[in-house]
Amino acid sequence: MQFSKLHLVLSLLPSTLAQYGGGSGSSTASVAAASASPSSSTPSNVKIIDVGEDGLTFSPNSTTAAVGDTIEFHFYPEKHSVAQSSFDSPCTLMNNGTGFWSGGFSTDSGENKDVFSVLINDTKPIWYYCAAPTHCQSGMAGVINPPTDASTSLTNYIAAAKNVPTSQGGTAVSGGTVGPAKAASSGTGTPTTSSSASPSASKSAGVEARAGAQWLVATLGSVVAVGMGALMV
Ligand SMILES: *[C@@H]1O[C@H](CO)[C@@H](O)[C@H](O)[C@H]1NC(C)=O
Ligand SMILES: *[C@@H]1O[C@H](CO)[C@@H](O)[C@H](O)[C@H]1NC(C)=O
Ligand SMILES: *[C@@H]1O[C@H](CO)[C@@H](O)[C@H](O)[C@H]1NC(C)=O
Ligand SMILES: [Cu+2]
Repeated sequence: MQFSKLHLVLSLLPSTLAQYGGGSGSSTASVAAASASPSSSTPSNVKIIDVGEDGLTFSPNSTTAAVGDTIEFHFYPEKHSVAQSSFDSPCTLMNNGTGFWSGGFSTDSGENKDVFSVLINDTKPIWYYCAAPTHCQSGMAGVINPPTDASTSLTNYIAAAKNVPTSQGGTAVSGGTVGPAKAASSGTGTPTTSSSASPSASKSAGVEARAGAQWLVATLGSVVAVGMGALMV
């Protein structure tokens, strides 16, 4: 009998979500539905870049991403990091530290349980490198949304990186979040929310709708939690 009460609360979730999405376009509904259901596959708006899985490289080293996509850096042994630079100053934090910085990741074996996630806000080129000693100079660098101009190629960035005496790391994690991957198969269906997904006036309607949908799902999640709590007393 108690189980059936809980079941009722859970069964209300999909229809409530459908109502939320119905007024403002199907994309909102599908994002909400995708966030609400446990999944072992990577959502289509998440792009994975493996750090150090194939030696001192990022795989892939060139990635195309759209506004609203999330880049997930997945870390492999032994010690690596991800830092953003300008094209002109390889291995050096962009704008005196306003670019993203993952912090250092130490991984004993396999894939680190935490990832570094960065939200893509525009399609301008993003250059990044690993700040572990000598890694950037050895070519451990990559680009998101590479420019078409041949003079600003990853090959040229890596060639210039060889001449940079010391790589620069940051002090505190910035420009992204450290936490479990969205692609994690052990998830309970709770959506991954972060401060970087909060709506703001400068963001597109799509991003706002998505943040709103995540908030709704989180709220419904607490309704279920309250329902379960009530069943326990
Ligand atoms: C860079 O940032 C540091 C720490 O915030 C600051 O002390 C320094 O003045 C900045 N340098 C420039 C050139 O802006
Ligand atoms: C990028 O990665 C590909 C695939 O591993 C590799 O063939 C290519 O040389 C790399 N590019 C640069 C500039 O290192
Ligand atoms: C996009 O905006 C978020 C939130 O302001 C920020 O944390 C993130 O670093 C930005 N992404 C890039 C690539 O600058
Ligand atoms: Cu490295």
